[in-house]
Amino acid sequence: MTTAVIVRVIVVVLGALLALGRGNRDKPSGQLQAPSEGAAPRSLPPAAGKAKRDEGPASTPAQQAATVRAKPTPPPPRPTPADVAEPAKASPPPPPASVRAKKDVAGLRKGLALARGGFIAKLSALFQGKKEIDPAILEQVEEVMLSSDVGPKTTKAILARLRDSLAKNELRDSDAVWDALRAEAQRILSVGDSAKSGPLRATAKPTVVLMVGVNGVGKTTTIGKLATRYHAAGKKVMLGAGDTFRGLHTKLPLMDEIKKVRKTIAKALDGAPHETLLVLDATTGQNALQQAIQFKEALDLTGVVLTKLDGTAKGGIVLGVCDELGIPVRYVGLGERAEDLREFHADEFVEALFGRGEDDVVAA
Ligand SMILES: Nc1nc2c(ncn2[C@@H]2O[C@H](COP(=O)(O)OP(=O)(O)OP(=O)(O)O)[C@@H](O)[C@H]2O)c(=O)[nH]1
Ligand SMILES: [Mg+2]
Repeated sequence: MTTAVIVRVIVVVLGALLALGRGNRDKPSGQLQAPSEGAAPRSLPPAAGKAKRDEGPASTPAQQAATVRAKPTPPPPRPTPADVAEPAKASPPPPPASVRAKKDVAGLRKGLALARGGFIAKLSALFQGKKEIDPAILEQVEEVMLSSDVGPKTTKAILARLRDSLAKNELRDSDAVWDALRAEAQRILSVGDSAKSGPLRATAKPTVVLMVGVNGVGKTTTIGKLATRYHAAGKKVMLGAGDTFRGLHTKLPLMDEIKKVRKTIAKALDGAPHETLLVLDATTGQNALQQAIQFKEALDLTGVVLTKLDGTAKGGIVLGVCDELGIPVRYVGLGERAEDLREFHADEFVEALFGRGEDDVVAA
């Protein structure tokens, strides 16, 4: 991250209707933007979104915290036809993994079409017509991984295990290598304990989610998508204003500001923020990884949202981020519509990426 980079922070408060619905009417509850801010994301081409400039002078975290109490809540947005047709209700329990995987893999595969046509097609092309697997193929696998943003450290670790298996005669044919690659991906993407992976649970009332990331990565869009989702599930969603911090002479003050924001939130509510999500733009490859490392040093991150995965033919960054950070990806962004934010489940993601599908393409 260069010093010119802007780091932005947005606080999302999710509360059950019961806990916050009345409070919202009876008492001022904060400097809140209308929940619809970003709830209907603008429609843009599937290519990587542009980085935008900040919209105004940054307030200090202390000022921001003060406004959280001082300003009255703006009126709620008008209900959309969808709201009227489907009244607020509690979120249904998630379906079992087997059902879920079958249901969602096709959609996920479509969203990952570029990565499947790039990274995955290149990998699979290496094994076409090959009966025997030799160390030279593994070198080519290494090259594909490096050029697909998996990152040097993760690539090296994966290759070391593959070479080991090859030496033990465990990789007799291309199917065996493919299975081994899938297994590696599954292992890496299943990082973190299962209670803290997958979608936000929002069990605390209210649940405070701190969203952080550099400029243009897709924070507002993601927040809009999450707000839409939780609103539809009967939650009252409040969006706290985000602060913008510009780089100073060094990177340290920038991250210090973020730490202050977190501290201020923790002072205001015990246990908050309950989740701290780092938003990363998948199209920025290794830069995203570098950002992630710096944010992880400053904050107790509980997850990553990897946006714009629909806009990259590489896509290996998802492996690099999980492996190097040890933090689970919680959501992926596969487009700009509300429904394009997908919960991340390692099994389904691996199947969508590595599974054979009708749309299989071979790299040119
Ligand atoms: N294709 C695609 N575009 C996305 C995705 N997520 C966000 N975008 C686009 O990326 C651009 C930047 O998104 P924003 O949500 O404004 O990013 P931000 O992090 O809030 O930006 P700043 O507030 O300026 O720091 C917009 O054009 C979004 O529509 C995604 O998953 N896929
Ligand atoms: Mg924004």
